[in-house]
Amino acid sequence: MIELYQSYLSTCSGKVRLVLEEKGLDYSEVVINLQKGDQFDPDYVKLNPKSVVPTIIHDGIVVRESSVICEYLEDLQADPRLRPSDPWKSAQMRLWMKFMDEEVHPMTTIVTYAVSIRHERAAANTPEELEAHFNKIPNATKREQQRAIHNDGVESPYFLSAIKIMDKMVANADGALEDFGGPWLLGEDYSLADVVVTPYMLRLSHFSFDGMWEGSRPRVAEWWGRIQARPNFCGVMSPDTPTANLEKRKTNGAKEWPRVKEMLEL
Ligand SMILES: N[C@@H](CCC(=O)N[C@@H](CS)C(=O)NCC(=O)O)C(=O)O
Repeated sequence: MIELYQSYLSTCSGKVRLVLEEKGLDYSEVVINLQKGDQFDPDYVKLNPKSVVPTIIHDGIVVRESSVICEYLEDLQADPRLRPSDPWKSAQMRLWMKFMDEEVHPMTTIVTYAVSIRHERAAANTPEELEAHFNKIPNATKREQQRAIHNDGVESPYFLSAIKIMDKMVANADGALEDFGGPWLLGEDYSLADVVVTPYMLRLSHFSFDGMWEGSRPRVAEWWGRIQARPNFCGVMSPDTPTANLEKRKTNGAKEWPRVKEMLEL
Protein backbone atom coordinates (compact mmCIF):
# COMPACT_ATOMS: atom_id res chain seq x y z
CA MET A 1 0.00 0.00 0.00
CA ILE A 2 1.19 3.53 -0.76
CA GLU A 3 0.38 6.51 1.43
CA LEU A 4 0.79 9.86 -0.28
CA TYR A 5 1.33 12.88 1.97
CA GLN A 6 0.07 15.66 -0.23
CA SER A 7 -1.48 19.07 -0.37
CA TYR A 8 -4.40 20.15 -2.55
CA LEU A 9 -3.19 22.21 -5.52
CA SER A 10 0.44 21.22 -4.94
CA THR A 11 2.18 20.79 -8.31
CA CYS A 12 4.68 18.28 -6.92
CA SER A 13 1.90 16.15 -5.40
CA GLY A 14 0.12 16.31 -8.78
CA LYS A 15 3.12 14.76 -10.58
CA VAL A 16 3.11 11.80 -8.20
CA ARG A 17 -0.65 11.30 -8.46
CA LEU A 18 -0.44 11.34 -12.29
CA VAL A 19 2.05 8.46 -12.13
CA LEU A 20 0.01 6.52 -9.52
CA GLU A 21 -3.10 6.86 -11.70
CA GLU A 22 -1.26 6.01 -14.93
CA LYS A 23 0.08 2.83 -13.36
CA GLY A 24 -3.18 1.97 -11.58
CA LEU A 25 -1.40 1.69 -8.21
CA ASP A 26 -3.49 1.67 -5.03
CA TYR A 27 -2.87 4.62 -2.76
CA SER A 28 -4.41 6.65 0.01
CA GLU A 29 -3.83 10.31 0.78
CA VAL A 30 -2.86 12.17 3.91
CA VAL A 31 -3.57 15.91 3.67
CA ILE A 32 -0.80 18.28 4.72
CA ASN A 33 -2.40 21.72 4.94
CA LEU A 34 0.38 24.07 3.81
CA GLN A 35 -1.63 27.20 4.63
CA LYS A 36 -1.99 26.03 8.23
CA GLY A 37 1.69 25.04 8.46
CA ASP A 38 1.20 21.26 8.83
CA GLN A 39 4.47 20.81 6.91
CA PHE A 40 6.35 22.09 9.96
CA ASP A 41 4.79 19.55 12.31
CA PRO A 42 7.74 17.72 13.93
CA ASP A 43 6.28 14.31 13.02
CA TYR A 44 6.03 15.31 9.35
CA VAL A 45 9.52 16.88 9.41
CA LYS A 46 10.86 13.47 10.44
CA LEU A 47 9.47 12.11 7.15
CA ASN A 48 10.42 15.13 5.06
CA PRO A 49 13.20 17.25 6.64
CA LYS A 50 12.67 20.01 4.03
CA SER A 51 9.06 20.47 5.27
CA VAL A 52 7.54 20.11 1.82
CA VAL A 53 5.09 17.77 0.09
CA PRO A 54 4.93 15.19 -1.36
CA THR A 55 6.27 12.24 0.60
CA ILE A 56 5.20 8.65 0.11
CA ILE A 57 5.37 5.73 2.48
CA HIS A 58 5.36 2.42 0.62
CA ASP A 59 5.34 -0.68 2.82
CA GLY A 60 7.24 1.26 5.50
CA ILE A 61 9.73 2.83 3.05
CA VAL A 62 9.75 6.64 3.04
CA VAL A 63 10.50 8.33 -0.29
CA ARG A 64 10.52 12.09 -0.81
CA GLU A 65 11.24 14.54 -3.69
CA SER A 66 8.55 14.33 -6.37
CA SER A 67 10.86 13.39 -9.26
CA VAL A 68 12.59 10.75 -7.16
CA ILE A 69 9.17 9.39 -6.15
CA CYS A 70 8.08 9.28 -9.84
CA GLU A 71 11.14 7.19 -10.74
CA TYR A 72 10.66 5.02 -7.64
CA LEU A 73 7.13 4.23 -8.83
CA GLU A 74 8.47 3.58 -12.34
CA ASP A 75 10.91 1.04 -10.87
CA LEU A 76 8.20 -0.44 -8.66
CA GLN A 77 5.91 -1.10 -11.58
CA ALA A 78 7.29 -0.78 -15.10
CA ASP A 79 3.92 -1.18 -16.82
CA PRO A 80 2.92 1.10 -18.43
CA ARG A 81 6.42 2.32 -19.06
CA LEU A 82 7.03 6.02 -18.44
CA ARG A 83 10.84 6.10 -18.80
CA PRO A 84 11.89 5.79 -22.45
CA SER A 85 14.04 2.75 -23.23
CA ASP A 86 16.09 4.79 -25.69
CA PRO A 87 19.08 6.24 -23.73
CA TRP A 88 18.96 9.60 -25.56
CA LYS A 89 15.25 10.03 -24.85
CA SER A 90 15.74 8.89 -21.27
CA ALA A 91 18.42 11.59 -20.88
CA GLN A 92 15.99 14.14 -22.35
CA MET A 93 13.37 13.01 -19.85
CA ARG A 94 15.79 13.60 -16.96
CA LEU A 95 16.73 17.01 -18.37
CA TRP A 96 13.03 17.92 -18.28
CA MET A 97 12.87 16.72 -14.65
CA LYS A 98 15.92 18.78 -13.70
CA PHE A 99 14.61 21.85 -15.50
CA MET A 100 11.24 21.57 -13.75
CA ASP A 101 12.72 20.90 -10.29
CA GLU A 102 15.58 23.39 -10.40
CA GLU A 103 14.16 26.25 -12.45
CA VAL A 104 10.42 26.07 -13.01
CA HIS A 105 9.22 24.87 -9.60
CA PRO A 106 10.83 27.62 -7.50
CA MET A 107 9.60 30.24 -9.97
CA THR A 108 6.07 28.78 -9.91
CA THR A 109 6.03 29.28 -6.16
CA ILE A 110 6.82 32.97 -6.71
CA VAL A 111 4.21 33.37 -9.47
CA THR A 112 1.55 31.63 -7.36
CA TYR A 113 2.28 33.74 -4.33
CA ALA A 114 2.30 36.99 -6.30
CA VAL A 115 -0.87 36.26 -8.27
CA SER A 116 -3.08 34.64 -5.68
CA ILE A 117 -1.79 33.45 -2.33
CA ARG A 118 -0.95 36.95 -1.14
CA HIS A 119 -4.61 37.94 -1.59
CA GLU A 120 -5.87 34.72 0.00
CA ARG A 121 -3.54 35.10 3.01
CA ALA A 122 -4.26 38.81 3.47
CA ALA A 123 -8.00 38.08 3.52
CA ALA A 124 -7.75 35.14 5.91
CA ASN A 125 -5.18 36.39 8.44
CA THR A 126 -4.56 39.29 10.76
CA PRO A 127 -1.21 41.13 10.27
CA GLU A 128 0.04 39.37 13.44
CA GLU A 129 -0.87 35.95 12.04
CA LEU A 130 0.88 36.78 8.78
CA GLU A 131 3.98 37.84 10.67
CA ALA A 132 3.89 34.58 12.62
CA HIS A 133 3.60 32.69 9.30
CA PHE A 134 6.65 34.44 7.80
CA ASN A 135 8.64 33.84 10.98
CA LYS A 136 8.00 30.09 10.72
CA ILE A 137 9.86 29.90 7.37
CA PRO A 138 13.24 28.48 8.41
CA ASN A 139 15.26 29.72 5.41
CA ALA A 140 15.97 33.47 5.85
CA THR A 141 16.27 34.22 2.10
CA LYS A 142 13.00 32.45 1.34
CA ARG A 143 11.36 34.28 4.25
CA GLU A 144 12.39 37.76 3.07
CA GLN A 145 11.52 36.97 -0.55
CA GLN A 146 8.03 35.86 0.47
CA ARG A 147 7.55 39.02 2.51
CA ALA A 148 8.56 41.17 -0.52
CA ILE A 149 6.26 39.28 -2.90
CA HIS A 150 3.44 39.55 -0.38
CA ASN A 151 3.83 43.32 -0.36
CA ASP A 152 4.34 44.03 -4.09
CA GLY A 153 2.75 41.11 -5.98
CA VAL A 154 3.36 41.05 -9.75
CA GLU A 155 5.22 44.37 -9.50
CA SER A 156 7.85 42.83 -7.24
CA PRO A 157 11.20 42.40 -9.01
CA TYR A 158 11.01 38.65 -8.38
CA PHE A 159 7.85 38.20 -10.43
CA LEU A 160 9.13 39.15 -13.91
CA SER A 161 12.01 36.68 -13.91
CA ALA A 162 9.70 34.01 -12.46
CA ILE A 163 6.98 34.31 -15.10
CA LYS A 164 9.67 34.40 -17.82
CA ILE A 165 10.92 30.99 -16.67
CA MET A 166 7.36 29.64 -16.84
CA ASP A 167 7.13 31.07 -20.36
CA LYS A 168 10.42 29.34 -21.17
CA MET A 169 8.80 26.06 -20.07
CA VAL A 170 5.99 26.60 -22.61
CA ALA A 171 8.53 27.57 -25.30
CA ASN A 172 10.63 24.47 -24.54
CA ALA A 173 7.53 22.26 -24.78
CA ASP A 174 6.82 23.81 -28.17
CA GLY A 175 10.41 23.10 -29.25
CA ALA A 176 10.26 19.47 -28.04
CA LEU A 177 6.97 18.84 -29.84
CA GLU A 178 8.54 20.18 -33.02
CA ASP A 179 11.84 18.28 -32.63
CA PHE A 180 10.31 14.91 -31.65
CA GLY A 181 7.25 15.30 -33.88
CA GLY A 182 4.70 14.70 -31.07
CA PRO A 183 2.15 13.67 -30.03
CA TRP A 184 4.02 13.72 -26.67
CA LEU A 185 7.03 15.74 -25.55
CA LEU A 186 9.47 12.96 -26.41
CA GLY A 187 7.65 11.72 -29.48
CA GLU A 188 5.44 8.64 -29.78
CA ASP A 189 5.18 7.64 -26.12
CA TYR A 190 3.74 9.50 -23.15
CA SER A 191 6.53 9.71 -20.56
CA LEU A 192 7.63 11.26 -17.27
CA ALA A 193 8.58 14.34 -19.31
CA ASP A 194 4.87 14.93 -20.00
CA VAL A 195 4.01 14.09 -16.38
CA VAL A 196 6.36 16.61 -14.80
CA VAL A 197 5.22 19.52 -17.00
CA THR A 198 1.47 18.87 -16.63
CA PRO A 199 0.81 20.35 -13.15
CA TYR A 200 2.67 23.54 -14.07
CA MET A 201 0.62 24.01 -17.25
CA LEU A 202 -2.47 23.48 -15.11
CA ARG A 203 -1.26 26.14 -12.70
CA LEU A 204 -0.99 28.66 -15.57
CA SER A 205 -4.41 27.60 -16.79
CA HIS A 206 -5.89 28.03 -13.30
CA PHE A 207 -4.63 31.61 -13.40
CA SER A 208 -6.38 32.15 -16.76
CA PHE A 209 -2.92 32.51 -18.34
CA ASP A 210 -3.78 30.12 -21.24
CA GLY A 211 -2.88 33.01 -23.56
CA MET A 212 0.73 31.83 -23.09
CA TRP A 213 -0.07 29.11 -25.68
CA GLU A 214 -3.61 29.65 -26.99
CA GLY A 215 -3.39 31.45 -30.31
CA SER A 216 0.40 31.69 -30.17
CA ARG A 217 1.78 28.14 -29.80
CA PRO A 218 -0.64 25.75 -31.54
CA ARG A 219 1.56 22.68 -30.98
CA VAL A 220 1.42 23.26 -27.23
CA ALA A 221 -2.32 23.99 -27.33
CA GLU A 222 -2.96 20.67 -29.09
CA TRP A 223 -0.63 18.74 -26.76
CA TRP A 224 -2.38 20.31 -23.74
CA GLY A 225 -5.73 19.15 -25.15
CA ARG A 226 -4.34 15.60 -25.46
CA ILE A 227 -2.93 15.72 -21.91
CA GLN A 228 -6.30 16.75 -20.46
CA ALA A 229 -8.08 13.96 -22.36
CA ARG A 230 -5.91 11.23 -20.80
CA PRO A 231 -7.57 9.07 -18.09
CA ASN A 232 -4.72 9.77 -15.64
CA PHE A 233 -5.37 13.53 -15.83
CA CYS A 234 -7.87 13.05 -12.97
CA GLY A 235 -4.79 12.57 -10.75
CA VAL A 236 -3.31 16.00 -11.36
CA MET A 237 -5.42 17.24 -8.44
CA SER A 238 -6.85 15.37 -5.48
CA PRO A 239 -10.59 14.69 -5.97
CA ASP A 240 -11.14 16.40 -2.61
CA THR A 241 -9.60 19.72 -3.73
CA PRO A 242 -11.85 22.53 -2.50
CA THR A 243 -13.27 24.26 -5.58
CA ALA A 244 -13.44 27.60 -3.75
CA ASN A 245 -9.62 27.77 -3.87
CA LEU A 246 -9.66 27.26 -7.63
CA GLU A 247 -12.27 29.97 -8.08
CA LYS A 248 -10.09 32.41 -6.14
CA ARG A 249 -7.09 31.56 -8.32
CA LYS A 250 -9.07 32.08 -11.53
CA THR A 251 -10.44 35.42 -10.38
CA ASN A 252 -7.13 36.70 -9.02
CA GLY A 253 -5.26 35.49 -12.12
CA ALA A 254 -7.74 36.97 -14.60
CA LYS A 255 -7.25 40.39 -12.95
CA GLU A 256 -3.46 40.17 -13.38
CA TRP A 257 -3.43 38.67 -16.92
CA PRO A 258 -3.45 41.97 -18.91
CA ARG A 259 -0.36 43.15 -16.99
CA VAL A 260 1.34 39.74 -17.27
CA LYS A 261 0.64 39.61 -21.02
CA GLU A 262 2.25 43.04 -21.33
CA MET A 263 5.29 41.87 -19.33
CA LEU A 264 5.70 38.86 -21.63
CA GLU A 265 5.09 41.03 -24.68
CA LEU A 266 2.65 38.49 -26.09
N1 LIG B 1 11.81 19.48 -4.66
C1 LIG B 1 10.61 19.19 -3.92
C2 LIG B 1 9.78 20.47 -3.85
C3 LIG B 1 8.54 20.25 -3.01
C4 LIG B 1 7.78 21.53 -2.76
O1 LIG B 1 8.33 22.65 -2.83
N2 LIG B 1 6.52 21.35 -2.44
C5 LIG B 1 5.67 22.50 -2.14
C6 LIG B 1 4.27 22.24 -2.67
S1 LIG B 1 4.23 21.97 -4.42
C7 LIG B 1 5.57 22.67 -0.63
O2 LIG B 1 5.44 21.69 0.08
N3 LIG B 1 5.66 23.90 -0.15
C8 LIG B 1 5.51 24.18 1.25
C9 LIG B 1 6.36 25.30 1.71
O3 LIG B 1 7.18 25.80 0.93
O4 LIG B 1 6.19 25.70 2.86
C10 LIG B 1 9.84 18.07 -4.63
O5 LIG B 1 9.91 17.99 -5.86
O6 LIG B 1 9.20 17.26 -3.94
